[in-house]
Amino acid sequence: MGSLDLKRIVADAQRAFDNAADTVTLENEKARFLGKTGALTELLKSLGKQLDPQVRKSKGVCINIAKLQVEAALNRRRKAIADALMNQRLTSEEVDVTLPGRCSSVGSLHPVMQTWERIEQIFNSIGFDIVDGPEIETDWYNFTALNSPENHPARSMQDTFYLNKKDENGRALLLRTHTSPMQIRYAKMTKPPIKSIFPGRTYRVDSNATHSPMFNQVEGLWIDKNISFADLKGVYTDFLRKFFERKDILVRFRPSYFPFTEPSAEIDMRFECGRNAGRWLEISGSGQVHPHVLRNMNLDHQRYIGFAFGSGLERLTMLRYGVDDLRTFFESDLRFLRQFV
Ligand code: 2U9
Repeated sequence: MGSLDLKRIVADAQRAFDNAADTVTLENEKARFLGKTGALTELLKSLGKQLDPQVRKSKGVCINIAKLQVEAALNRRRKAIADALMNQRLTSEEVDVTLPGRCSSVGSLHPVMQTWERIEQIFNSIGFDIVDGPEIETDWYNFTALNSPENHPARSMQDTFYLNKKDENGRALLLRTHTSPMQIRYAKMTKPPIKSIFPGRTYRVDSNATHSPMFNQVEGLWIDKNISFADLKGVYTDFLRKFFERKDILVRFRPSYFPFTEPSAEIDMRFECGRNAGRWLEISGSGQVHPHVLRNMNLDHQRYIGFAFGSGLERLTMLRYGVDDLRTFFESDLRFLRQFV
């Protein structure tokens, strides 16, 4: 064995270690040079007793120097592999502390619900109570008590959602088509004067750009002894001016027909300036409560007079914000809804 052999072993070890891509390969390569049967160990073993002690000593020194060089190369490679692994982890598990935090977004009221709250607030400020009622009604409260004749189209399956089930007295049950039945219930349990509004969900078999199977209504009922259409007109005009936040609103009552009121009138409004200026827009229905309906409320129509009105919350919202298609209120598209935050 000469110094050239040792140099070659060191060079081989160096190359083998440098080519080892991972720890397992590197430790296997180590065994080839430093293990029990490794090249350098075998050389050390080969220094037999028969050798001259001086020669044996100097060869032993050379082998041990070579061994130290191989161990140094091994440690350098071990460190290089460990550093590379650490760098890989540091990049893959990197936390970008400059990223903005995840914030939870705050929701807001649906535009129709904003209208609902606004209406309650305005009517409340002019002395109206707010009354709530059931959405499942009997045929009697929804139609009969409101003077709707047996053959009225609204009573047909094509116009009203009926439940398969009947009430405990065997009467037909349905989803209320207006909030009016609650007014009958309320008047039966309250002594006049009554000055209330009845906002709520209502249901009709109808679906297009201006009608939805579920829509929201607000109806008003004012029953007293000495009131007139002029009072209703005053209250409703005041409401419209407050709701639309405009003073330039004109209001007209146009003769119409509803089974539950007589006389009946459509309420139209007109803005004097801006979008829609000069055009009459139908906004509500109204009328004097029909004597038959007062009787169904257990009220004497000779002593009491009642006025009622009804408006669609979606229609009021559409006119306030200039929305053309009612269906957008029910699509839950955040791009639309965020405009009302
Ligand atoms: C009682 C007596 C009378 C409520 C009224 C209207 C006219 C009316 C519509 C407006 C748009 C419904 O949402 S809509 O489609 N309503 O035109 N509603 S008078 O009259 C009543 C209610 C209850 C006891």
